[in-house]
Amino acid sequence: MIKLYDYLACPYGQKVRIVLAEKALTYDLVTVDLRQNEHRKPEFLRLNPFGRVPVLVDDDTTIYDSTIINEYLEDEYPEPPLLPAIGMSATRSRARSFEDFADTSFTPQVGQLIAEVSKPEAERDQNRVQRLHQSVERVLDYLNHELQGNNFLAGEFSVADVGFAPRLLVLGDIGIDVAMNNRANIDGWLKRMLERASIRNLQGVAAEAVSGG
Ligand SMILES: N[C@@H](CCC(=O)N[C@@H](CS)C(=O)NCC(=O)O)C(=O)O
Repeated sequence: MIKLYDYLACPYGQKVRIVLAEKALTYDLVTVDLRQNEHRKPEFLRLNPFGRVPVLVDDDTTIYDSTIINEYLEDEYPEPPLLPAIGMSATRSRARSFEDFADTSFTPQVGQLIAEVSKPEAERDQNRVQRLHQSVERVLDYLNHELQGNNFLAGEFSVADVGFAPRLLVLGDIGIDVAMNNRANIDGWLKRMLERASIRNLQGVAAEAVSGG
């Protein structure tokens, strides 16, 4: 039996939920309310000493960190695959690199931007807003370039695309139009991702400034 300890607005938890849905795995969702500091309680720290969601428990196995959880799910439940096949080492590492890039250089920045633009205008640091905005736009331009001639970032739909999906879905809420600046490749990529129920079901989850890192 799989149990997922998660907080709905957490983009890292959303990565795991996309993978669980793609692999048609059933699980019990245990909400850890970050706003109530439930992630700092001793019973949760016993699962993850770093006090972060998501955490996945599969029978006797407890795993934290979305990337490691998704690797575990890929190993234990390989169908349908969300990494290029063993032997396609270059494409596999490309998928992993993009997942890591999303986690470190996109998701936290979008979270920080959400936090900043959610402040009352008088308290907003406009320079910071501009800096974060530019950083997100640069990533989008880069992805648009990397998607040229490709349906997805690393061969078929994979953990690379999963990594970007959660925050890509909320950019519109903070006034970033992914299709602007002739980013037609991103526009097509997003539409292709939204054809999947695993991604579509995340739509409407409020953009909250949870990012961690
Ligand atoms: N690298 C981790 C990041 C997880 C993370 O930062 N989770 C945030 C919520 S989105 C969290 O639990 N933050 C609580 C804290 O850091 O105190 C992953 O990929 O799972």
